[in-house]
Amino acid sequence: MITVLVTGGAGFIGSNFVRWAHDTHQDWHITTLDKLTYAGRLENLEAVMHSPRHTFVKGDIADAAVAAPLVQDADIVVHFAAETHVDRSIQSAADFLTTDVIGTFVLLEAARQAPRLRRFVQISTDEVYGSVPTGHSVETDELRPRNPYSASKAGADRLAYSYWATYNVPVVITRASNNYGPNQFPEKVIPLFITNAIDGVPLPLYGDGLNVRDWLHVDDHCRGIDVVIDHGVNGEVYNIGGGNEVKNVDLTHRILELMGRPQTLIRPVADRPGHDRRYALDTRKLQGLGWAPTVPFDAGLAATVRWYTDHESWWRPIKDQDAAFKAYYAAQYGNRAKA
Ligand code: NAD
Ligand code: TDX
Repeated sequence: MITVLVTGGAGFIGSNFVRWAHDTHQDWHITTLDKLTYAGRLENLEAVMHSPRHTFVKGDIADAAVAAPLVQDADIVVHFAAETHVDRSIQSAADFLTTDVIGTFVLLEAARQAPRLRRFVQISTDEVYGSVPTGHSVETDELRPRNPYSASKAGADRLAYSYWATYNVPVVITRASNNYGPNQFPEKVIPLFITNAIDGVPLPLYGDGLNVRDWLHVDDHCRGIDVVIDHGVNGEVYNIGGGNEVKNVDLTHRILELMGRPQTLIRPVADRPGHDRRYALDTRKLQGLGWAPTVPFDAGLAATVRWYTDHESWWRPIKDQDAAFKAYYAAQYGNRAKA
């Protein structure tokens, strides 16, 4: 058996990856290490919870007593665990530094003493390039992160690289664009807007709505990570982008159209401070390893709308009953509406 440690596997992308990898790789034993923050949901792992090829460990990646033995027992580490929401990093950045930077440092230190480790996949993000008004980011571009989340992720990205260059830890780094699909926490724009539309609640569109994101279906992301595990070169960075550049306002129109809800639900609100205008990735390097995105955006978005419509029991308790989420929502959106 190949022993695979997945950090942050109870979150959105991590749980999609764990479920996908569990079904795809019969010779993998997967251990999920997750602190179960507000974003980590055990129900995301229901499908694998009773499998003999999956073990769940509740713990903090920044706690070496828990994390180091798991890293040292692994053949492959896929490191997703992070604080991930830009707006929360603007409200308060401390957890982003503790988890995204120090947590990554703890895992990398452990990786120096991991006898069988052959891959340490650092899951970075397209946000580390900063705003890209024209063209597409290539892996060698300068990093210009502009918010506390992306700055923390850029720190972790380069720290991971340094452990390859300095200590020969077998690090590969992936930088994906905006993911969408099932099990995404309803603070992120697509699930927030779908669930607000279901409830007939306004969709808070930041600024002029002309910011552009490149949407990647989470299944295509999982396959991209898998290709990097198999064929990537240590010390290298791989962009993973969907090639679906969409303005936020157009995305919002499409969601409402798909749902048969009125466009009048759109509520322009005050912009996010330091709001990156556009991300766009050049993915030719990963395509050279045999990967290509397969999920057309319209079909993927329609399937995502259906998933949230069919899985109200997954998100309804978060939005309606979770006091912490309600407090976050009030702080984020309460005073935002423009006159
Ligand atoms: P998420 O917020 O849905 O999940 C994060 C998971 O990490 C949760 O299960 C949480 O409990 C866990 N976690 C947080 N702090 C932890 C800690 N200290 N110790 C152990 N577990 C901890 O995030 P996501 O959207 O699935 O993102 C996963 C990774 O992918 C992150 O590294 C993120 O930066 C990166 N990424 C995300 C996107 C995107 O569009 N969502 C795009 C590119 C890269
Ligand atoms: O209420 C909103 N209104 C709005 O207009 C929210 C939550 C977002 N937006 C806009 C801001 C962005 O331009 O939608 C776009 C997407 O926002 P988010 O879903 O918050 O994602 P983003 O900030 O682009 O970051 C995401 O992609 C890169 C993930 O959250 C990161 O973890 C990942 O690294």
